[in-house]
Amino acid sequence: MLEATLEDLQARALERIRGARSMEELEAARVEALGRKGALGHISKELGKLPPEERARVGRLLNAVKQCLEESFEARRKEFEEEALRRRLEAEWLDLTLPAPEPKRGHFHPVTQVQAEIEDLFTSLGFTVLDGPEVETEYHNFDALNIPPDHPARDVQDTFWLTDGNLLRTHTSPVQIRGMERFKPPLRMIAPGRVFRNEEVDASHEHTFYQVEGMMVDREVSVAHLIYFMKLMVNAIFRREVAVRLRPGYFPFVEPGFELDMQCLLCEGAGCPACKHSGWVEMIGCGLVHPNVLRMSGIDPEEWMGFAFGLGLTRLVMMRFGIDDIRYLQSGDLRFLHQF
Ligand code: FA5
Repeated sequence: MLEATLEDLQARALERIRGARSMEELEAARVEALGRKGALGHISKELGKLPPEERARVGRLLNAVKQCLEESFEARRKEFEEEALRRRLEAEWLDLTLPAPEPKRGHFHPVTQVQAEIEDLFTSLGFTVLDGPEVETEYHNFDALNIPPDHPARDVQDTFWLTDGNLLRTHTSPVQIRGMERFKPPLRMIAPGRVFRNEEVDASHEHTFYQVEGMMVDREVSVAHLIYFMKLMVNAIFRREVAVRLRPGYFPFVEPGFELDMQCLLCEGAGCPACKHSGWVEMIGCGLVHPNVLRMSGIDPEEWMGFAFGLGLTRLVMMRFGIDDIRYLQSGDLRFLHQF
């Protein structure tokens, strides 16, 4: 009688083990069959009431059923665990051969980028790159450039004067003087740098901006050399032929003097705020070095001659990257700078 009950119990428990759809269902079936108050426990209590030889037989069967069920539960539990592990591995799968995401890198300011290109070009043409102080003497910024104290040209470049009589350089031209003081001719130099003017700020004028000075002193230097280098530079920066025009321009330190304008690339010459609606952007002041300037720096103008130019680097950068307001460049706004 008990044997039949045991066999029946085993069959039903095995059925439930096979049919369990979750660990919880399996555990419920285990408690029901093997738990302290479960069916097998109940039967083992009945065992005591049986005659000895029957008790031994049913006892063996009970142990066999118990062992069979425990093994089956364990096997099914392992299946569930393996299945859970397989699912997790699938969900968390990583392709270790994929390239890592690029780290966010900084980059040079657009003015620095174009400055580096100009330096590369001119050093390849035998020019030396020179540096000069931003706080200058009156002598280097004006006097040595043939601009005496009462000369009206001083008013053209509104100057930030310092209390000690020095000034913030208004252009990079004083580095020409320092170059001539330091090196004997023949010489070829460029001097990129920051300059300062106490003037009204608008879309094309800043109080602090960048220029590149250039100078070549040799025995035979003509306006043709000057134009050659200017065009070479502009075409190299824009990687194409760009329309330029040369107008007479007055600078006390050159004779003859010119202003080189470039067609505004933002509006292709049609007129916009960046070119003050003229279609042209004033880009470079230039000319042949005035004999007084050579003489003041100890170079004999009977023996040597030269050209010099001062390029508005910040304006060139605007044309190169299509920036229609100069004020963005020193705004420190990273949303703007990240674009270049
Ligand atoms: C000069 O500064 C002369 N030293 C250039 C020179 C050098 C002439 C050697 C002859 C020989 P100018 O003031 O024109 O010249 O300035 C030169 C260039 O700087 C201009 O063509 C323009 O492109 C740029 N520039 C002038 N003022 C500003 C400003 N406020 N903001 C931005 N760019 C400016």
